[in-house]
Amino acid sequence: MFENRRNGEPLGFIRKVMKALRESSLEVFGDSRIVETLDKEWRFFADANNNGGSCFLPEYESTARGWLVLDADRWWQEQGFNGYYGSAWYRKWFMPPTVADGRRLLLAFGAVDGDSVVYLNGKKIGEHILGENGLGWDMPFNFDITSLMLQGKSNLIAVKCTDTVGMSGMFKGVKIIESDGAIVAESIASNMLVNGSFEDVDGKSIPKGWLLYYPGSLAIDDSVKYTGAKSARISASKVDSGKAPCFRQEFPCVPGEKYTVSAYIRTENCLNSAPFLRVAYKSADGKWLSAPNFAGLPTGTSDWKRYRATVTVPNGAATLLVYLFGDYLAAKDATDAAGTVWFDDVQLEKK
Ligand SMILES: [Ca+2]
Repeated sequence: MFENRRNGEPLGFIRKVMKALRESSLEVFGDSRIVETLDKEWRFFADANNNGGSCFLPEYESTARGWLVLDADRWWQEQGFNGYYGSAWYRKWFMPPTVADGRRLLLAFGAVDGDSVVYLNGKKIGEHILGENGLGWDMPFNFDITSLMLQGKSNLIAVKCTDTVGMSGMFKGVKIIESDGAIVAESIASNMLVNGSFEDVDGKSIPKGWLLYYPGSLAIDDSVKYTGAKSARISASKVDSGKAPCFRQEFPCVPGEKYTVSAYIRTENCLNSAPFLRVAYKSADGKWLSAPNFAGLPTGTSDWKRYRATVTVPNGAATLLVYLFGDYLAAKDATDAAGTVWFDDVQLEKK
């Protein structure tokens, strides 16, 4: 068995288990990306007596008394409204992004904890009502606003949220997503990964939120990217014997949960290897559990494309790990892999 425990990970074991398992297929998914982030600085009004009235209309003056500034990525209880239940209003202006022919723009909510009604420029465009026992409180949803936006001027989003128990309000951010027309089943807005786009980097080129293994083979690339200005780059060469450079993030998980993982991937001269997008699992006592390999990842030289798979957490798992490997796990042996792979807009979402 090939041993590599420098970071406490028995890679030989994973490799053996993975070879033995049937591969799980990875689909190439339609192209969608965040074009605007509206997580911060909404005007907020706790409407205890239902006096909000016409505040969804653009002409309403939301700097009036009682309106404060709150964020849409934290519950209102965490922003000075602990103990408040009932209805509340959020308002935010934005300039419409330009949209190419045939593309769609989606107004995407990471999640709203409470029944919500959504207005654009004073017109109701939809609602998201929770089911029994609050079902849906943590689910993403979105609306196609392509033909509803006013071009060349500021547009107003207003959301009325009503909640009676627990935590309340918008708490996973709001994004505008450009898509190829398909309504995305999963929403970029509710990405669990920190810094999946690799834009947030410290002075030593360490991307915020990611754990690095064999940093010498890993880099943040300032010139190659799918969106923004940066991507994560991993290089492997045939002389890197016994090294599996990787970026990773980990999360607590519960058996039976389903997750979708996806990433934009680009490759150059990848030989005898597959640049790896992987999900792995550990038990509560730190043992590795088997996880299927993703089939369908690119080799050789290929341009940016989004790859996506849905996984189910196996019995006994307590930690889920998302890995970006400059992989040699799929290579014939540890010294066989070579090439460069870039990752951008990596996403993990609970289904
Ligand atoms: Ca990026």
